[in-house]
Amino acid sequence: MKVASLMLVSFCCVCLMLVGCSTTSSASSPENTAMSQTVADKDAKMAWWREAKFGMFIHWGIYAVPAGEWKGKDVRGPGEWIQTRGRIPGDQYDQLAKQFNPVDFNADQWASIAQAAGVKYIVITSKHHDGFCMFDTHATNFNVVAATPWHQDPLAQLDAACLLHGIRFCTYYSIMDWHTPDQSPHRPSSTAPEFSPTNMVPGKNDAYVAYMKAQLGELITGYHPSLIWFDGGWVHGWTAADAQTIYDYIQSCDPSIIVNNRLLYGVGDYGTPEQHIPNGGEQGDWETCMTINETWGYMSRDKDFKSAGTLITNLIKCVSGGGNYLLNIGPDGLGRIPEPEVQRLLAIGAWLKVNGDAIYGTTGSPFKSALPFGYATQKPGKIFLEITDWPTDGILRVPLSNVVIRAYLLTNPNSSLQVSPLLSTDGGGTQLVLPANAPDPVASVVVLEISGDPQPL
Ligand code: H79
Repeated sequence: MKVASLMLVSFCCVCLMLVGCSTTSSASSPENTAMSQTVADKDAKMAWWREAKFGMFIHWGIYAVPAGEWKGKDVRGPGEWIQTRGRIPGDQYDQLAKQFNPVDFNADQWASIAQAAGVKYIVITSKHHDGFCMFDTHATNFNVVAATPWHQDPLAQLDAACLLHGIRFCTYYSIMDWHTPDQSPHRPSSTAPEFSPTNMVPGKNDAYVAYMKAQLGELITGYHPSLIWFDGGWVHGWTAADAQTIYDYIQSCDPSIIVNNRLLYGVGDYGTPEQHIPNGGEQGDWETCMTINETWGYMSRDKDFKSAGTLITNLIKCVSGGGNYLLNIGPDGLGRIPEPEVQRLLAIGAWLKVNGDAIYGTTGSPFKSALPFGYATQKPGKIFLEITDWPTDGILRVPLSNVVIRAYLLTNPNSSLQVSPLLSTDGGGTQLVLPANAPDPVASVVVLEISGDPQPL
């Protein structure tokens, strides 16, 4: 409850800070934008995100209706790519909107599941590459309210539900757009077009940037996202000036909004490795986005779900490398989060309920290289060891030269573990005596209380 009320307070601050989106072209150049954001500004803007560590990506659109199949045939690739991979002409694809009637959608249930999973933010598709808008936009009729028999606005409902559940609402927006007249398909065809990578229609950059601004303005003022996650910037003809114009526009609307780095050209606030976790992390702020099975958008045949253990370990690996983990789910055409996804989210949440102190609000591992027994994270005065390979001899050797004030299992904070410094002839460092059995089958956390900064060997 305390967290929820704190979040409410900070959301209200965000509202007060809204200065309205400037509709005129931004006067700031890339250089003065960079100068106007000091390190302190950036730290303040990124603070909630750096603490959050775990987010939920949601890919949901009319591609959930065909669910990876077109005219009785499996289409290769992820579900949300079906229009281009299936070579589906626009007039046929557009008909899917008429079949999108997700009567089982329940924003409060989605937000409850997210909360139970322990995520601190959600990022949901407002518009994917297909150009279909999952919010109430006046810039096109190709949207969920106008073009479907459902006539509801799921983003508005989720935004409200997230507020109640103390979760930050954020949104995804694709620059590549297979529906806009301002971009042309890679291989145009009335019967079998290939869309990606699209080309900006010569002379249409300004029109498309205006379209994006109109929609981003609607999203910012109507849904107050904490972060905007761009994608698909590999459109031929998308320029550095376009990227900077959009970034500046967002800052003019609300300078607290975080923007990922996929406007491209070095514009944006953090890096976005996709489907992989960089060993030892990356420089600066970063977030790995990853699917829970193989697809982003719902695909009925994809049953290749990662185990809860793999997902928990992935989260730890990201956080230990100083990054965030953005785990995707793909709800189906009726608005249901597939049961295997719910089970896994709840398992991660159960682990975080016990071990969250080792994740939220931490920074990356203080150690110079990978640890043989697992991973590490830290807070001032504390090192957390996430042990994925429990030592069979009951002895944990930690390459740390600090005096350890106290060591304990996060599951049993009142009982101290035996700690002894190792002789330099044994390689130095610290040795802990652990119980025979790991408290958690996936990852068990040992906390080391230390004085001063960590001194890794
Ligand atoms: O939304 C999910 C995916 O649909 C989207 N990003 C995640 C979050 C995504 N779209 N594409 N990709 C991921 C990877 C594909 C990159 C490439 Fe290409 C597109 C490789 C080949 C086609 C552009 C054109 C880059 C190289 C050639």
